[in-house]
Amino acid sequence: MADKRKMGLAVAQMGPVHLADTRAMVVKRLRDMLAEAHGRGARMVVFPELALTTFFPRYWMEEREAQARFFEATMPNADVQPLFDDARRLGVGFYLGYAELTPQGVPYNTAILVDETGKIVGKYRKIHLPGHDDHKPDAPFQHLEKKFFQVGDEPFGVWDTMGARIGMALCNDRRWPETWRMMSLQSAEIVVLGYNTPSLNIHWPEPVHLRMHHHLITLQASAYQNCVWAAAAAKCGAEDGFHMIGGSVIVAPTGEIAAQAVTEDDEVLVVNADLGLGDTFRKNVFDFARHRRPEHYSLITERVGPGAALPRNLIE
Ligand code: CDV
Repeated sequence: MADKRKMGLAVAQMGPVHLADTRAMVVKRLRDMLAEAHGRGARMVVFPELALTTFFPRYWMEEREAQARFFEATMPNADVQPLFDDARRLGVGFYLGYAELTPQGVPYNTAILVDETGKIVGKYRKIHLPGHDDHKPDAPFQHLEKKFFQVGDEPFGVWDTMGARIGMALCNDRRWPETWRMMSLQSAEIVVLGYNTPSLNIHWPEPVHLRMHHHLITLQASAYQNCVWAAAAAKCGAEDGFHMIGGSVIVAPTGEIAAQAVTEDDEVLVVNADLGLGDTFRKNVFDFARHRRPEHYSLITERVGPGAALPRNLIE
């Protein structure tokens, strides 16, 4: 019988944040959801990527303008402090994505982990930045993450906090197997992430239903293959007419969906997650120490893009 260590794990999906919405309006919504999650037994709440503003990489503008309008130079700051105060008062931690401008002026797409005392205990800066850095005037909207953000300066990490070992990722990271393996090799029990996924693919005519399919298949497969709980929070619906998918989920280490959002609005999911559930897999089919063969995986870190076949000694 697997060890049962229960943790109230919540995802707080957000409906749209429009250009005209202020940080104060957004933080009020986050506080309402934190309180609801607390009332439903959550110990930790996962908020979306770039949760404090609209998904601004869709708009062409100079970096200076983007930084002045959409980035946070300090965290917490006066707008966000009430959320930190609530966390401490209620004893509920959270993950929050926001655009970070460091004191040196370096822009990152960042997520923080705040514990139940309201203290920042972890920070992650997005590694897989999708999109482009040039202006695409013929596209229905831009995806300028490569223009507005630098690639994260630290590898994927995990933090022991709120009774669990928690790893962080952001949006596009979820599509890459390396993201999850980096954290499961550090014995992560939960991987949390926020996302903004436009329904329309501006690079090729992708059927819209595939956006949700790829989102869910990635989370379910990755949770299973890495023996972790996965908690993913969308910002979704139409932001000033630009639609993004919902489908926020909490996935068990079995690969099963334990809870899924049914709206494209602010919506709280809570699961009483058994952190011991992954142990069965960790001790058997995915006992990494017994079964992994890193001596045959060296190409994964040696090569970035696909190249020539490896020389073979065995001939059929
Ligand atoms: N914010 C993101 O990283 N969005 C990407 C889109 C562009 C595909 C995602 O992977 O969902």
